Amino acid sequence: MMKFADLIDENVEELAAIDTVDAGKLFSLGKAMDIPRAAEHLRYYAGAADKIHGETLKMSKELQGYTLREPVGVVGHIIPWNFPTSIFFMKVAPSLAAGCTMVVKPAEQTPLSALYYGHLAKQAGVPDGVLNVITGFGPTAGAAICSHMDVDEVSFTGSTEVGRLVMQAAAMSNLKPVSLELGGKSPVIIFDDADVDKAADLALLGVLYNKGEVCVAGSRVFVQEGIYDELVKKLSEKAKTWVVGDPFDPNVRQGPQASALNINILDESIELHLEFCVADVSQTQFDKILSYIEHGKREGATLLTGGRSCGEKGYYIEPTVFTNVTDNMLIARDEIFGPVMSLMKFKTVDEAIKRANETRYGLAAGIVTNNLNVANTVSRSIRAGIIWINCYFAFDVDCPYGGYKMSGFGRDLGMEALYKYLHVKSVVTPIYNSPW
Ligand code: TXE
Repeated sequence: MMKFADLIDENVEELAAIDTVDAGKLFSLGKAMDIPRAAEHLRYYAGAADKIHGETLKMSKELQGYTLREPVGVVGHIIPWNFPTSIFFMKVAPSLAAGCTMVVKPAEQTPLSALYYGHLAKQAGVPDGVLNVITGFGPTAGAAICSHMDVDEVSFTGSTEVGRLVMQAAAMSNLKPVSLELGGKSPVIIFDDADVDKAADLALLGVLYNKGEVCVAGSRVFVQEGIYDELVKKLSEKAKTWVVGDPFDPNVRQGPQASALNINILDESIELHLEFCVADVSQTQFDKILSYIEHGKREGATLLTGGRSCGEKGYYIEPTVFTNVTDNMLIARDEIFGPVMSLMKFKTVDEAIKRANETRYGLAAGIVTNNLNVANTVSRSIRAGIIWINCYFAFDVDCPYGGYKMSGFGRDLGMEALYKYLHVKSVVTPIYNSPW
């Protein structure tokens, strides 16, 4: 695993470029974050691999026992297209350390880096048959993994709709355990005492990072009434400075909605290499996002900024902020998975908690305040897997995350992820005069 990590470090630029052409991700961010963190994940779990312990059990006076943690066996990993590298390693690194073998299916839209990682794993000395990367579509290749009698566990990241199918297939085959990391509609709650300038930056980052194609995107922003008007003004100014365009350009902050084929808008030469990609997710995502924007306008929300596609070709969408959004509007309820923020005003802490929790999802939440009591109360009251106080997207390999409610269950990252791939076996033996 250490050697695998070293090989990733040696190929950072190439790997970042692959994810950029495949998923439209910013090259600079891939180079600084996604790819180096993949190596970090491998090293973290490599360090844990020889510290997998059971417990000694006290039991009754005639018996003693201990537990062993054993690999669950063959794991199926199903990966989405929004973070082809990060999610690959969130799943592969802990399951390798646990001693599992695995079949990994990247998303059909973004399979290239996964294939490259398969190649690097072989070079690093991972034995044949341990880390198997197969490409294919969801209803065929993905479904086959979920219903296979010899797959012992499935770890899935993707849509809530497909999460249901994964669980169904597992139940109807060998009752394999599944972990599901699904959609979200995460709230960011900004209180009156916040620094308005910083809060506006944080809120924009929360919804525009990776063009909003993030399961934990902070797409519902609740602002306390005392600073609401000032914050609206800041958001409107700052959103206009958020540069949309070529994901290879270091000045650009937002690339095209997922996929490679978009990039030919900016560099015709790249098109030649990408003709083989079947990447209809871009059109689907693009249409889905624009149709939510239209719906928001029809329902009476006010378009503060953005709201349109940019450029004549490709799937670029302006950073979009809606004000005067009410909780029941579709744009405040559904996961849009694009650069679209819904801004809402609130009066009291209790009201913010209640409204933030009024969603079928529960993946993440952000709180912006310097008031410790408010931060503590709200973080314990929001039903979500990760709470960020005065920050957002602060991921770390040591920090588990996953869903409450219809955002799924099971945790990626941290030691929780390692335990997900380990069974607990109890071993019992008599001490003396045992009736057993
Ligand atoms: O996801 P799918 P899609 C959300 C987001 C997005 C929407 C649709 O809102 O707009 O889902 O995206 C595999 N059995 N998220 O349709 O289909 C598929 O091949 C087994 C949030 O692309 O869930 C791919 O590898 N597997 C999410 C993976 O599931 C199946 C990230 C994800 O694709 C399958 C992605 C089946 N029957 C989308 N059908 C997040 N949590 O970050 C598909 N797949």
